[in-house]
Amino acid sequence: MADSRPNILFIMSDDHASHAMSCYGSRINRTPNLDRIAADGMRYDHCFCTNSICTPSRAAILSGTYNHVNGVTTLATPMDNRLRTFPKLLQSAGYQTAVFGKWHLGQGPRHCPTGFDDWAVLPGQGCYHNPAFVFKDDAEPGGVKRTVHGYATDLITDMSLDWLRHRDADRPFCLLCHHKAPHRPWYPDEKHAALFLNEDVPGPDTLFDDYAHRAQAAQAAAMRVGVHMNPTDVKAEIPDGMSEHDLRRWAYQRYIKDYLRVVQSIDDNVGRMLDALDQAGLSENTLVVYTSDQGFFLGDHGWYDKRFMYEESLRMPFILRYPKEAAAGSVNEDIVLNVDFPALFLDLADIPVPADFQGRSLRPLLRGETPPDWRRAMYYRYWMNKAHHNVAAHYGVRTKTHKLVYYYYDGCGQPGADEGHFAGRGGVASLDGLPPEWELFDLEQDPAELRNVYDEPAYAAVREELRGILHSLQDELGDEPFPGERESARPDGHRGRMS
Ligand SMILES: [Ca+2]
Repeated sequence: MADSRPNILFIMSDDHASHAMSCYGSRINRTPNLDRIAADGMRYDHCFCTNSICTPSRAAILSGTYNHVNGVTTLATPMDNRLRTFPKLLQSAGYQTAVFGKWHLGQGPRHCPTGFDDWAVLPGQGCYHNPAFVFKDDAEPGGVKRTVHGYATDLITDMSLDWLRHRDADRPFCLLCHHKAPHRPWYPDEKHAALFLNEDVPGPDTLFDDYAHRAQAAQAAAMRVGVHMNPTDVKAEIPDGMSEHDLRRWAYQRYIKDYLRVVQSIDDNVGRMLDALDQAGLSENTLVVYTSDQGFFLGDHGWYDKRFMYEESLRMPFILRYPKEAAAGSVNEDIVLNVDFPALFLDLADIPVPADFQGRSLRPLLRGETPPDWRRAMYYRYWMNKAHHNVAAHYGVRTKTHKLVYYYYDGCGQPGADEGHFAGRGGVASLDGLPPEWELFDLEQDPAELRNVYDEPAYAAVREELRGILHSLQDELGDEPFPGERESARPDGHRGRMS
């Protein structure tokens, strides 16, 4: 008898911000095929990553744990592939499993994909054009590298579709289709190269942010569009003699168009996947997920890149289609996290979620039934102090209405942290020796996060409440606070551990 457990198609891109998807109200592009998933299923408006860079977010998704637990805190901490992950649990329970595309959790026998019947992954970040892939090979434990002719987004889709065609139709599958796009350096394919050619893409309201009323960390970040970009980012020589303002305006058009062009190829290829499911009669019994490992600044705050706990970077697009349980066109407002994804997949496959997974199954949310004890706050930590774009290490919490962030300017001995040296154009302030700083944002009054109200007397109660939430989440999740933070002085002069 055929196994009727649902199939799982997990499509994840790299650095695709939700504000570059029309189902999330993008002002700058249209994504008709991604919109099909949202229209036929559920859109999540408060999905967040727990650490906004590639390798850590991917490890959190596979293992269902925060980075202080799975050890993948930075880009220099490849994932130990003996870790228990959801594909392994699905595979042992009879699922056919595969991953194609970006892996970025390390290479070689100790870090290559495990728990998959088949895989082919890009080494490191991979290339857009004629990329090398490392293919699963029974004779070579770390796989075998081979260059493939074509465009990465098309090739990853081709491999995924080919695997689907050759699967055993009597058993359910879990297929991870991981696009490299739209990660920097944004090389479009020929088909989309001329998009937006003779038009200007509207810039965000905060393109010319001056970083006033924020922690030093914002002013010091070396990720400003224009002055902190290289010729590859803009596919041209950086013009001399332009003011920083004019350079930002020019560079924004250059990079955002390429970003949107590579997004358009993802959208086309997601369309191919959805059509293939329809043609094979699989759409009814397949959970389709589209997400990205984290968000991205699309000129917001004058920046590109991610890492910060600010909204554009923290937020993940997360849309799913599962006609059996999620109503078409539904929207969920609960706080959901990357560590929740594996619990949902196991739940749908009727596999018990291991007790040490730190996320929670979203399945009741699919049906519109949010449990009364669903989380009201999430915990975030970025560890890679200084290493890239001079971004400071920080942790914090976000509720539906507020966000509290603590910049502690210290690598805490994490691999890859504190090794930064920014030598580009446009100097930035050093993070060395800065005392820790707090930021508090009122997201209802100030959704763009332009005014830090941490020291404002009117917010004293909120501030103390959020510090309490921060500490209880750290205790619950088993993370160590930065030394001295809990004892640090409050603005009203009181000292002492928060309850
Ligand atoms: Ca990424």
